[in-house]
Amino acid sequence: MLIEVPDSHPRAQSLHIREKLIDGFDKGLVAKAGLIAHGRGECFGYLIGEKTQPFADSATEAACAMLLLADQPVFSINGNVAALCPDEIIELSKVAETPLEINLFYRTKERENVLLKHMQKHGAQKILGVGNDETVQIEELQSKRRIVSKIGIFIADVVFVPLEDGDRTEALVASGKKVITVDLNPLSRTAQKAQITIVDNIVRTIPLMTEKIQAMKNYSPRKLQEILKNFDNKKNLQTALHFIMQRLKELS
Ligand code: PTJ
Repeated sequence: MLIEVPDSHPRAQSLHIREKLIDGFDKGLVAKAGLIAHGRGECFGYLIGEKTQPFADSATEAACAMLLLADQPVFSINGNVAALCPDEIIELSKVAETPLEINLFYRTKERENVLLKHMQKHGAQKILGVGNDETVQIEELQSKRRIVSKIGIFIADVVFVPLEDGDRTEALVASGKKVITVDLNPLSRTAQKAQITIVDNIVRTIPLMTEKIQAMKNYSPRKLQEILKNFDNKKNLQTALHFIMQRLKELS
């Protein structure tokens, strides 16, 4: 059951987000480990000042350029993403004309169904990876994340995998796909291995991506390629770490 968080509470926003995760766990959307992942994320959220910093903004712009240039992009959703921002990711999927695929680390039939119903309740027309959608297996992966949609992740050239564990990112990159992630932890394996890492909270990133995609839709392919060419993920992650270091220095 959700607790009432008064808007006047100094940490109201953070508590609202936490409640969504707890509620998602109670409903069977979020895995136990998803609660732990959230705690880790919150900690890094503090370190970046709990707002979108310029390094996240530029990574988001590069991510949108990559998506707009892609032939077969797909958005992968796990339990945390579905609990935190279902409406926002559905809106982004419409604006970016990119399908949504449910892909779970802790995959059970029960969770697949709960997630599918949850997304449909929030207005998703089509969800890949679960239900009647045909799935195949990615050889390189041991975990249940290897089960992917035949017309989604399997054939995608660009895969958006927010709040991800490292194994799949490495496997997707090794299979020649481009990976975009959102991770508050710039040191995570996923953050380090993805081609584009947005170091920010997903609740801020998704609406920003929708806004940017709308604004960038009319850009020429050349302009989009230019944005991508000027983006260096390694450098951007260093900028994020440098920002955290400076902030801690100033605060201490
Ligand atoms: O729903 P499932 O079964 O697919 O499982 C999902 C989890 C999240 C449990 C699974 O993917 C997992 O174990 O992930 P990790 O390895 O815990 O990594 C999740 C990453 O997301 C961590 O690096 C966190 O710092 C980060 N993170 C957590 N909450 C947020 C976040 N990043 C951005 N925004 C958040 N709100």
